[in-house]
Amino acid sequence: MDFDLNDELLAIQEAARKFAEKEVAPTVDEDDREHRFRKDLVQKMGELGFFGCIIPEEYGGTNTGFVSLVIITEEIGRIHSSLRVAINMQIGPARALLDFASEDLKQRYLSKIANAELLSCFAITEPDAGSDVAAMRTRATRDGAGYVLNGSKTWISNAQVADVALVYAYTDPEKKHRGISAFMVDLPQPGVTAKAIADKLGANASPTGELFFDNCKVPRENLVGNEGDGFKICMTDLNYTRLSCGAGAVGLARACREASVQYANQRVQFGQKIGEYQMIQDMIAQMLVQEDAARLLLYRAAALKDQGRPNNLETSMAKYYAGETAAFAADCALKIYGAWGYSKEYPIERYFRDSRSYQIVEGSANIQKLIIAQDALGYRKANR
Ligand code: GRA
Repeated sequence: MDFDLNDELLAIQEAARKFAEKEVAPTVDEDDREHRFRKDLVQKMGELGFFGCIIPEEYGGTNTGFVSLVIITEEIGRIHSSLRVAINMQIGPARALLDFASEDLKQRYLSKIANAELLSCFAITEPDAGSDVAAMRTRATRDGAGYVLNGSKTWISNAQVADVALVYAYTDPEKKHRGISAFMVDLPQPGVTAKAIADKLGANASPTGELFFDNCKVPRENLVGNEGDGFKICMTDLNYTRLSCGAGAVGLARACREASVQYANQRVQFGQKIGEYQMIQDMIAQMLVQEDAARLLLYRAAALKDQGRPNNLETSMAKYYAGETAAFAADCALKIYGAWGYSKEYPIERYFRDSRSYQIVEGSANIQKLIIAQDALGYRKANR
């Protein structure tokens, strides 16, 4: 099933698989049921270098590359989809710092985020600005030696547990998207309130919340890049987190396929294993092909990133297809398991609930299709 992975990547895959199976799997059902965020597991992932794989060694990373990021995230997503969100919460801010921040900001935050000494998050989305990032209203106004933030963010993963947030806000609304800036904001601090989003369909063990900024002071040095760089930073960063998100989706699709194969070989109806029925075989075949195709799309996008070649189009294709693949696989698994899949005795209902997030987060399926189709039609270049 693997595609020409070298010894280093195979060793990373083995380490991630072992971690997921030994340390995450034993409590996954309980963690999900109790909506329990496992900070200890996130910290262990940090120690194992899972977040540092796309960060150079001088900033505390391992620099094993984007293909390794895909491999690690797939293994985590296969065992607990909620936990793969933690990968994006660390790599997103870490890469934004690496690509755009001053040396001072890098020194202060980068290695601590890469090894999860600090839990981080990024805050783009607002009540009226989801797909339309430039519609955000949060403002950062200059004030003496720094800025004052006012506004609110919603659907922010890690909002209530993060030690630091990468926050996007308008410094100059007149300039439209070119007036957005990015800031590193320490949490908690006066002027910021974090509130959990009470309940959601899935990803139960991944905290999601709102952030309210009420005259929150941010020092000038915490501006990432220059004023007005925010939209570019945001889009560049989403191009990393979309890859890892897609890898989590493939991990979940694989879990669905593995569970389905096992059950189809064990469940007997009308005197034979249900796997012997062609209608079940139809689903197994499609699950397998889609999973492989999605993984290959992810590997291609990751390899392009490792080579420093343009890859926005390829990343959107991979993220879109991986999200559809997870949803399809969970759908099939539920059909194959029937009533048992609908019960809480098997993980299928969790897979089903978690699978839906992949068509929504990190740029919805429709946003990815818009990027892909507008490139094909010549309306807007995806790779620039
Ligand atoms: O002309 P210019 O110099 O001003 O630049 C334009 C363009 O070149 C400008 O932005 C630049 N740009 C980029 N730069 C670098 C655009 N895309 C990129 C890029 N990939 N890299 C404006 O561009 P535009 O295309 O005219 O902007 P637009 O039409 O306003 O928006 C584009 C688009 C719809 C694609 C964008 O808004 C978008 O991606 N929306 C989706 C938002 C999203 O993905 N949100 C994710 C929220 S975070 C999340 O889900 C976390 C979940 C956690 C988890 O589970 O992992």
